[in-house]
Amino acid sequence: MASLFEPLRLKDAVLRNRIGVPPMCQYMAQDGLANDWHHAHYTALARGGAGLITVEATAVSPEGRITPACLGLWNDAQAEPLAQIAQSIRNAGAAPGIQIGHAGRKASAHRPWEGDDHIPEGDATGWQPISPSALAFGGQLGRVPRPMSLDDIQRVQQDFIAAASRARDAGFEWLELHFAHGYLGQSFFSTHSNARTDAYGGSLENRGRFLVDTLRAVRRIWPERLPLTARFGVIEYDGDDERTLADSISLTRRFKAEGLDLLSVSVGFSAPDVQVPWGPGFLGPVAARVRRETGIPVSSAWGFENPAVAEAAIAKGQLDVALVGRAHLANPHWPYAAARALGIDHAARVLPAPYAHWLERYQPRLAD
Ligand code: FNR
Ligand code: 531
Repeated sequence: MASLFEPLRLKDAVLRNRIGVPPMCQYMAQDGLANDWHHAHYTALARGGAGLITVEATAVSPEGRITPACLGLWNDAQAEPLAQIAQSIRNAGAAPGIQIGHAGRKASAHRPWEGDDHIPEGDATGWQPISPSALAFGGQLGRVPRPMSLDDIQRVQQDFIAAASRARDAGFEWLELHFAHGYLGQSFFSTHSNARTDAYGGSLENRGRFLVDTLRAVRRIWPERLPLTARFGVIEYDGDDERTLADSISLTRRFKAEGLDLLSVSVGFSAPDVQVPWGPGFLGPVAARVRRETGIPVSSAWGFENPAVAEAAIAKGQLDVALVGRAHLANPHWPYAAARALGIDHAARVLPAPYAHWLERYQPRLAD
């Protein structure tokens, strides 16, 4: 079976290893524009040795941002700095990915370290969130969203197509649709957020319609030779897990039939009061079931900080790519530390040449 440090080929994308940096919002943009913060952040991560670097949730429209400080791809000016970042990731030997999404009813919020709550109605720095139904997420995201009209749905799907086209032209080689974590895509699928009685609500087919139609539309413009992926919350930990998983697996089969190349398995986060069984690699068995029952390649995150846990998930065939998030914020060179911890003799392979020479070959080594 595969190991964490074996390459992966998916369509024309080749990952030098099975380690991915998942999208992690930086909330450091103005007007959706990437700046030096993002360039330095993603370049450092790519130089750290991971096979795939996925740029954070990037909004397909201004109202699709989580916070006013989120990245966007709703205009051509925003594609410029992102093209530089994609090039810098590629120059460092990693595959450049980007996630595009719409925050739905979780939009118009303060940055996490400034409260993580909805910007109060009437505060001009915020805006009216939209969602399938007039159902608020709850807790600190209690603002009631405006239910989307059919025109809204059409417009947002066009926004996804336009953002995906900009990502393609900017040189990204791996696209991820954000269909997870209680944002717009997830909120059409979840009955916590979708009480519609039209063609977008009720039955599993109707609740999957927005996601499948958006995927189909993006597939048409995303190069066939490059991976088109989606991050999707397949489980909610809300007490109804068996049914949600069964529905998620059948929707994933439809995604696969529409040309999805890989599913990034995650949690729905559709309600504030769920009981997530946090723990190292806790989602691995769930990802393994999706992979086994649909045959689609999968990635997943959540608690792979310990290299042995990530290695086991790959070696056991639970995942094709292990996503290591926060541990990369602590150490962009996590792959190097992992290679040494796992006794992999090509630790130098995950180091850029200058670092490899001084860390792996130069004598005297003062400590080991
Ligand atoms: C995230 N996460 C996240 N997920 C996603 O799909 N799009 C995103 O933009 C973000 N943003 C984000 C920001 C920050 C600061 C954190 C910590 C997390 C979730 C992330 O990709 C990952 O799934 C989780 O962090 C779990 O993995 P780790 O951190 O346990 O390895
Ligand atoms: C979800 C998260 C929950 C608990 C621990 C870490 C991460 N993420 C979702 C992110 C935003 C930040 C919180 C996105 O999907 C944009």
